[in-house]
Amino acid sequence: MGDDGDDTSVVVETRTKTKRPPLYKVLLLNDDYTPMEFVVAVLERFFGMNHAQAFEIMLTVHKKGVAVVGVFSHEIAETKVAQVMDFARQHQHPLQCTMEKE
Ligand code: TYC
Repeated sequence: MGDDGDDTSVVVETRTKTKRPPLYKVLLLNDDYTPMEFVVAVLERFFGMNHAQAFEIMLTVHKKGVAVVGVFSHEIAETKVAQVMDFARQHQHPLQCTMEKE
């Protein structure tokens, strides 16, 4: 950029792409052996649901075979799955919990 009035400078705009972190659905699976009350307790304890919400989601899993119980970042989803699986194992229930990319 001189001072001769002949301004031919190029303005390069940079756009920073901020990618949102991918989200993961945490899924609860039905089985024939885990007691309904245990599943309700899991949903209250690890997913912050009140009793009515927890009961409703438990029934959805019971009837449909699977339901999304929450959507989280990879790390949080992994933690929730591990917590549910550990808790179920401790109580010797076959309850299964998994995650999948949204
Ligand atoms: N099907 C179980 C029963 O009849 C209840 C159940 C619900 C189990 C949801 C697992 O994710 C589940 N005792």
